[in-house]
Amino acid sequence: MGKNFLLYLIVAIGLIFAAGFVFAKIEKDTDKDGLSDREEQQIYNTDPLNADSDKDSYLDGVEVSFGFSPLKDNQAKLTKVNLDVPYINEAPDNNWTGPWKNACEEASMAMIEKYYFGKSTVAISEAKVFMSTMFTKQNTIWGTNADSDAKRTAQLINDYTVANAKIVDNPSVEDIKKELQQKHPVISLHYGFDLKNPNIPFVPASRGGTSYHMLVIKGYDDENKEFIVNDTGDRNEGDGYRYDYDLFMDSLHDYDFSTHKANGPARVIFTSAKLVKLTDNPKVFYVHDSIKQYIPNATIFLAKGWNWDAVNVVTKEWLDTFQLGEDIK
Ligand SMILES: [Ca+2]
Ligand SMILES: [Ca+2]
Ligand SMILES: [Ca+2]
Repeated sequence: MGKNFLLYLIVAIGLIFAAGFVFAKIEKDTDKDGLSDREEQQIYNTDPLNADSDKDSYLDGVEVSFGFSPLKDNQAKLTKVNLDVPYINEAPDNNWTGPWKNACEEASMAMIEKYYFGKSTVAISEAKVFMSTMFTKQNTIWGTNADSDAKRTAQLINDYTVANAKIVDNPSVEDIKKELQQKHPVISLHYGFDLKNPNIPFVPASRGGTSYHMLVIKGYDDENKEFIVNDTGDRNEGDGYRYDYDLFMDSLHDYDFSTHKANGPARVIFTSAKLVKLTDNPKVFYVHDSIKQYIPNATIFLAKGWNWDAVNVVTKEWLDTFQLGEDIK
C-alpha cells in the first residue's frame, strides 16, 4: 500500500499541477479583469461581473495598475488606494518590554509576509511566531535585533520571506503611489519624532532618543493628501493611520549605525511577491532582481519548500518588465 500510495500521490500532484495550480489560494476573478471579486467589492467599488466598469475600453485591473480610475472614464486618475494589509503591532499582546518594544522592523516584515500570503488578518500568536523567528535570525547574524536599518531589513525579507525587497533612496510621493497601484505595500523608515503621532511616545534626539521607526504604507488618498499606513508603534489607531504627504516625506530617514541615530538618507523599501502568475494562465514564475524563472512542475515547486498560498496574481504589464531566465531546476 505504501508504494501504491506514493504513486497515487505523485500522479495526483501531477494532475493538480496540469490543472493549473488549483492548490494556489488564488482569489476568484469572475470577469477576468485582473482584480479579484473581493477587491472589486471591498476596495475599488467596481463591478465584479463587468471587466470594464466605466466602459472606456480599459480593463478595471489594467486601469488600477497604471494609476487610472476604473470608475471614471477618460484619463481620470486613481485618487485612492487602500490595500488589505493585515495589521500587526510591534507589541502584539501589548507587552512593551524588550524585544517587543523595539520590534517595528519585525512587525513591518510580518505584515509584508502575511500580505503576500493573501491574509487580511493575523492572529497575535501567529504574528509572534514570525517575529520571534526574525529576532533569532538577527541575533545569529548580527548579535542584536534592535535598530535594523534598510539594508538589514531588505536582506531578511529577501532571505526569509515570500516577498522581494528593494531599497529605494529619495523616493517621490508619486513613486510610492505607483507601487501601491501595483498592489505592493511599501515599508518606510523614519525619524519617528517628526511623524508627530500623538499615540507614540517618541523621545527626540535632543533628549537622547533615536526615535528610529518603521511602518508599512498600504494606501494613499489624494483628496486629503495623505498616506494610509499600518503604523507598528501606534497601539490605538495603528490600523489605517493617516499621515500628511509632506510631513511623512520630510520624516523619512534610515538608521545610521555610525551615528546611532535615525539621520540617514530618505529611504523606503519596495516589496513584491516572489511567486507570481497571470490571472488566466497557470504558469507560475519565481521573480527576483530583474529576472523571472518558470517553475516547470509541482515536484520542483514543493522541493523548494514553496507554498501554494504564496502565489500572487500579477498583471502582464508588470511581469513583462522582468527578463526571462532559465527554468527553475
Ligand atoms: Ca474582476
Ligand atoms: Ca470588474
Ligand atoms: Ca475601464
